Amino acid sequence: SVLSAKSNIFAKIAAVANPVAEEPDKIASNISYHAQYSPHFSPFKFEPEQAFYATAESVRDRLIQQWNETYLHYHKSDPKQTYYLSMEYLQGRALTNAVGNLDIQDAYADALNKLGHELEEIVEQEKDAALGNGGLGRLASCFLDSMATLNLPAWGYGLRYRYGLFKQRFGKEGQEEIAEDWLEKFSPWEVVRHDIVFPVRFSGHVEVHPTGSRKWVGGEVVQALAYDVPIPGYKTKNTISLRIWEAKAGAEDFNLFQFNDGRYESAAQLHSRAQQICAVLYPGDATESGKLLRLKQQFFLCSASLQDIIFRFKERKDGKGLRQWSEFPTKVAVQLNDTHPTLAIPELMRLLMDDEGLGWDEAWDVTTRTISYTNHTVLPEALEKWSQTVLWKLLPRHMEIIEEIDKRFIAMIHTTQPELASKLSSMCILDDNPQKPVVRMANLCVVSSHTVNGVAQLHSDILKSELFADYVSIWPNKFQNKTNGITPRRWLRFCSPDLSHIITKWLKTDQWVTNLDLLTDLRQFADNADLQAEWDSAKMANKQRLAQYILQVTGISIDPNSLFDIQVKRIHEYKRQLLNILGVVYRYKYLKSISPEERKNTTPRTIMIGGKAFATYTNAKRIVKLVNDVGAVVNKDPDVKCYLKVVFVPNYNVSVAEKLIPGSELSQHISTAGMEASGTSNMKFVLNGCLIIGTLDGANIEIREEIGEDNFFVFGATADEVPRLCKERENGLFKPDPRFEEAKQFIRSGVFGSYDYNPLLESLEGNSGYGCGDYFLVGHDFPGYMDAQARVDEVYKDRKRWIKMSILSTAGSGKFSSDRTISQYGKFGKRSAAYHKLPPQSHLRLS
Ligand code: NBG
Repeated sequence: SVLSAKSNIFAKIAAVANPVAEEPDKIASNISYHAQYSPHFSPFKFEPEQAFYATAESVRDRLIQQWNETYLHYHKSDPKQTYYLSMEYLQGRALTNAVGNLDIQDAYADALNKLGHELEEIVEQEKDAALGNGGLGRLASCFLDSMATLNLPAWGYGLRYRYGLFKQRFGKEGQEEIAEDWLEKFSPWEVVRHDIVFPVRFSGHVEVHPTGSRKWVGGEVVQALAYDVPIPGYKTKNTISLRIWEAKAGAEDFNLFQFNDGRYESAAQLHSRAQQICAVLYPGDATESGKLLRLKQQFFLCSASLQDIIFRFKERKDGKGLRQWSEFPTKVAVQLNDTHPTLAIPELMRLLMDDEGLGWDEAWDVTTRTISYTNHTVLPEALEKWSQTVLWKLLPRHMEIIEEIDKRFIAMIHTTQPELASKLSSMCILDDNPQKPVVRMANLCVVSSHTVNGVAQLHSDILKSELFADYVSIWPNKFQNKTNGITPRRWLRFCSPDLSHIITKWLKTDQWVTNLDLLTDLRQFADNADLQAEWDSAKMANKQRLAQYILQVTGISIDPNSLFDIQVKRIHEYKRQLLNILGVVYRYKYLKSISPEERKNTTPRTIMIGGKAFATYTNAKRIVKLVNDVGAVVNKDPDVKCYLKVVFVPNYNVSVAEKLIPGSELSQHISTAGMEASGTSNMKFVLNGCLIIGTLDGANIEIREEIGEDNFFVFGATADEVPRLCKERENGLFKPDPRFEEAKQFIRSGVFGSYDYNPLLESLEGNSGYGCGDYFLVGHDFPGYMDAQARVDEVYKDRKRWIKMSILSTAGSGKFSSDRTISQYGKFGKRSAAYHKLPPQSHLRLS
């Protein structure tokens, strides 16, 4: 225990060896110290790369000190802890964020200057930690920042994937995926905890004891080893942990006899099996073995994390005698980030019953008061269903528990709500369809959690009225909305320092960084000519920086005086990048058809599209290829080159977003209504004074409410119109707009090369059927989209008006701070006992 007498030594060390003081000279010598005595490279090299690692280690010293103090504080005060379980974290780079949150940015910049380097250049050396896919993973990372900043005692739990989200390259056929080697050298931010190791079992069987108790034995056991990443709060000492697990086999699993016998592969078989678990984020799941591997990853995260949580609960009983298990939910809140960590439910039941000796009722009470679940999608293909057969093989004891939960749920319905009996076939957890029996993970979550939330108002309404409608009458208060948010530190304060300084100057305070609602005070200055001029020049400087970046990564030169129009997100048909590019194609054709004189009256645009397509998602890859092909033709065409540029921004990730968003003027959030649960990049763009063209979907609706209808270019079908429109379409009643037909025809004519785009375009045609019938209503929304784009072009011609709208966008985005989201999760918790109250720890504040 950290409280043993021997550990007092640490207090003494910390007191004398405060690693870095604020003075640049001392920092510079600390950086040099690390370059020399924590060597990772040959001696006497101090190029930007070496400087980055030495700087990061110097900053880490500082973090570790705060981190240990935070840990000790919570260990002593023993507050209720929040545990966020997520298969994904999109942390991105950490250096700018660390020196910014610690408020030592200037001192480090000066120190590096003394050593002949620029901080801005050094931060570019860092690789992104991309242990996630998109919005869901980035949300987890924003939440960590907010929890640390709000002085909450929280932990993130995840997996330490050897290779993160793939690197995107381009070949003849379009996107190619390359393993993303974020640990190629090493990550200076993670700390291995050799003392935190838990066994995780797979397969085996259930042993029944004469007493009737059951125990899971046999099978294969791998070790989960903890790596911790410090998460500093903004201007507070509170530094929490992201604990990511690595899978390891032990020395005893290495068969020395076989190895000496020349059977090298088989000797190391258990080691390589363990390594597979954390090898990659989202291994392909088209094959049975791929599915099994994903399930193993999920269970590995759940089991290791829960063993750790229980260990901490027991460790902190602090001489008060064995804590009652009924107190567990007053000390522990577990939030499931989507259904991926659902196995935490049967695993907690198992640990409580089989290891701790609780009876079913007591274990169930503890579990259901501990767990809550966030749903992030209503798209049917993303709702997880795991094969019962596979689960019985991999987790036999858990399947017994899941069966029992289901049985008791069904019995409860029969006794308390018999009117729901007819709905049970879709409400229950096990789908016993003899062809393919599955476990419905979302149903297991709903039945076992005390709270279920959606991530934007519309999405939460859809959960209540459709996906989980049948459960609402049983548990009317279980279903909540928590509109997503983003951290204003990374997404404004640090990525757009010029705009931040202007905001601080006009608000006469920098408190907005932790109280984003203060941005509304900018409204009163929206017409002020001085503010407008400053705003305009800050945006222009950001656009110029972005233009330079685009030139550097694509070789395409873009004009900072053109309208910068950006759509960046994972490529998915429901997100409708295809609508965007069809609009571009129509614009190109139109520009070609008018005279050079007429062209001068049009608004010059640079359209940037970026995002990764899942490796096996064929239509998504075709869309990526189409954008590239259109760009290749348009950008070379001398007739339009002053009026239109089309750029595919390669390898979109967090650090690319930090460059694009500050330089954006218009961004597209144009999903089919009802399909984008929330969206979070929409929030980042408006926060940076970017206007939105978008549908009434996800958080767009709330953003438009906050910034005002006049400042939002809206178009398209609404969520409640979609079912009727789909019906009409099926009945052959849809008449496409001629502009839509022209755009498709133009692509088919081969203007953009010889690649066969027919299969992609056919998905937009016909009335119904697999891969056609325009399921995402691109054709229906096309004319509305084109009209909205025409409004954009008109408004952009009036620079003053545009800048005013830009200021009002930033001014209206206060609601979308993840600090607000996290506080709301916390507030509801007081009622439901889900989250702790803020413990008295104001001393954690730095200032
Ligand atoms: C995504 C939604 C987004 C939402 C993020 C974060 C999944 C399963 N869902 O709309 O598509 O913003 O979650 O909540 O990744």
